[in-house]
Amino acid sequence: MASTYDQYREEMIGRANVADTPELVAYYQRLQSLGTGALWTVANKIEPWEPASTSVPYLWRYRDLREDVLRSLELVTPEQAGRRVVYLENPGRADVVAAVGWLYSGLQVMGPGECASSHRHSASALRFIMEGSGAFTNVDGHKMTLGANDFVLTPNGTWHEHGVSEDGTVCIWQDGLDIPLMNALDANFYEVHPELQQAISFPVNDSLGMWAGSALRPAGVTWTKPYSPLLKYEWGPTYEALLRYASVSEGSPYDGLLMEYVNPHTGGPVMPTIGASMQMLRAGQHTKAHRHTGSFVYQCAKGRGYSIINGQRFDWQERDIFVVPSWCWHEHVNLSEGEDACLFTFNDLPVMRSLGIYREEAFGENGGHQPILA
Ligand code: GTQ
Repeated sequence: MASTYDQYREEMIGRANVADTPELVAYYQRLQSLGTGALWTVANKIEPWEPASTSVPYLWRYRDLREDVLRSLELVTPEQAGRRVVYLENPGRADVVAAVGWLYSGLQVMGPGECASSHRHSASALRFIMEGSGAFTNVDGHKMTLGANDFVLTPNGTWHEHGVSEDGTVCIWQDGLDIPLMNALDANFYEVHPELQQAISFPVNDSLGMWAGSALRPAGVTWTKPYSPLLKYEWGPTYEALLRYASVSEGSPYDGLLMEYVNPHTGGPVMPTIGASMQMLRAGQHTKAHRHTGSFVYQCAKGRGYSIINGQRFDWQERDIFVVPSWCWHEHVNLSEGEDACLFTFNDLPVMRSLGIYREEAFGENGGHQPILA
């Protein structure tokens, strides 16, 4: 059925359908020597019927990675490495060092008393804390303390450095950045701060004091930067917000109870190119499948379960990271015994939305569930 339809579509008027002849092959060689090509030889590839991501659905189990991430503590110092990070490489995106689409992800590890040097770049960055205590980051002089499942911004152009206090423990967090996107756009700059560590110019955690007041905002304070003035979103209030949401709403059949982290000044995404959300799946919930444009990196923040991505099952538990490439069918199942499960994501939805290329579609057959492929 599908193949007949595909064949029919390939034969539709307006699609390239030219057989090679000796004259044409010679002609293509001639064009190539001129730094040109015949559009009809590439048209079906460069203008697919729908997005055809080279990224593959993929899952990295934390328990498989943790020991090797910790091993880097003995092998290199933050000074030597600049960033002591093990990055996640999507098998289809090794050439651009992306975890999915144009998004980068890595696991950064720091020991007590260590601090990486201050720098800034065109790439927008975020951290999602995986384990350990005493981690901190300083973003343009705003120092923040970081705990497990806290979500922190280091927006593009801000000076930032991260470390762990002397009385802390080894800390591991996920770094999420749009490095591949900045490189694709040929717009990536990187600068090292004139001093190794920047000054702490504001009270610690001041952005929360100012902007984390849920439906309240500081009177008479203006904010003109293109990213959120709130730089840290703590796990406690995030989870509480989800529980409150769950008490009054069914949420979405596709996403469960999904809440986006927002810029409290605008209500928009936290950074111009990267959005983030936390979603709660109720005990026993199995969402319906849908697909949309945009690339997604998930990290399980609570519970365990599995996701079916383009017919493939991926089992996850706390701290596992998995990716859903653009336009891939996906649905989630919570397997935590009598408990909710929570999935953090960061994604390029702000790019999709601001460029007007966001699209979504429900999986129509089989009651909204994908068949699992062998
Ligand atoms: O700390 O901003 O994992 O610049 C990769 C590149 C983290 C960072 C990474 C970076 C950073």
